[in-house]
Amino acid sequence: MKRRDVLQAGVAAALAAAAPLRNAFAQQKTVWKAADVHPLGYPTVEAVVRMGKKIETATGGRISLQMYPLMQLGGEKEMIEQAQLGALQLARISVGPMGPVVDELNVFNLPFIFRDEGHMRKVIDGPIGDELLGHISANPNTRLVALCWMDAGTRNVYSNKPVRAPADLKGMKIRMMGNPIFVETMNAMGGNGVAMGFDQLFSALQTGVVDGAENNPPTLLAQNHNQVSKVYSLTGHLIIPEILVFSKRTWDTLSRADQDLLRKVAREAQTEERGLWDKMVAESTQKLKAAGMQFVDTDKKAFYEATRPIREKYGSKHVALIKRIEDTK
Ligand code: GTR
Repeated sequence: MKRRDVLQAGVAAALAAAAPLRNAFAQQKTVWKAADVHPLGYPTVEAVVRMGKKIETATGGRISLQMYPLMQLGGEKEMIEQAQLGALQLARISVGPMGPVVDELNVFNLPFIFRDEGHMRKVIDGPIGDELLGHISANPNTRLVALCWMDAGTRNVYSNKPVRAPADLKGMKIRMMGNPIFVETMNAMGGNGVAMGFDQLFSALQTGVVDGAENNPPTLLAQNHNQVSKVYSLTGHLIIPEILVFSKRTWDTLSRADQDLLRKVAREAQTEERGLWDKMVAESTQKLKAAGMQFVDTDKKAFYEATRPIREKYGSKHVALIKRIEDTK
């Protein structure tokens, strides 16, 4: 063999030997699935998309994130189940459906537990917020790692008639999130609470299976519920933050460095979502009004008093935690 042939043969052999290696590298590229019930551009979705870009950059493309918005992977119940199985890595869910699993979380699900959104922000940003995320991760039944909080504003009742006081809700079926605490809250407010998945709500409103629902302005607009409900009554009965959870099953396969990276960018996403949230609330309020939605003031004190039994019933187990929340200034 000539020297050139020898060299060529050597190169070819080296390339052949490297092929499986290259394949191995290719296989190491990981795509995490993330899901949300809201569309692209919604603050929680956007914050997670941006977080994914940071992860991709920090890992040199080794890990990237694919977002499945708008209930493509089902409602929150389905998202939680998929994350528990490791079929989905990141799920952005409300505290609402997690209350029945991690009891302390139900404190956040109590009507009028927070004085206002600023109070809720102080609580989730401080030691109580950290502790509750820790409880979610430590509870073996969740099979989830809780990474951060996100803002979801204040929930108000919407329907086709003004609701100013508890008597106005008489006989009205109002959709609530799947957690007994919410159904009882609506019943105490004077209506008939109906537990239902978010994914069934639009058609339930359209067909009259329910007379109304309750949520924040960005959700109302993003889900087109203003097409079927024309009056937004500012009851302000619930201020419930959201949580970003990660599949524990996938988490356990990650290096310590990747876990740390994930925690860091998730914390940044908490702050980032808040800015996007405030902007979106202002924008959607304006758009809802422009589209003809009627905003109605209510007798908040009457709703506060009417829901006292719910705070007593569900809060009695968590007196110390509630005191700490009240003391958060
Ligand atoms: C929205 C929240 C969703 C979902 C929904 C609901 O505000 O962003 O995660 O919980 O409410 O009412 O089910």
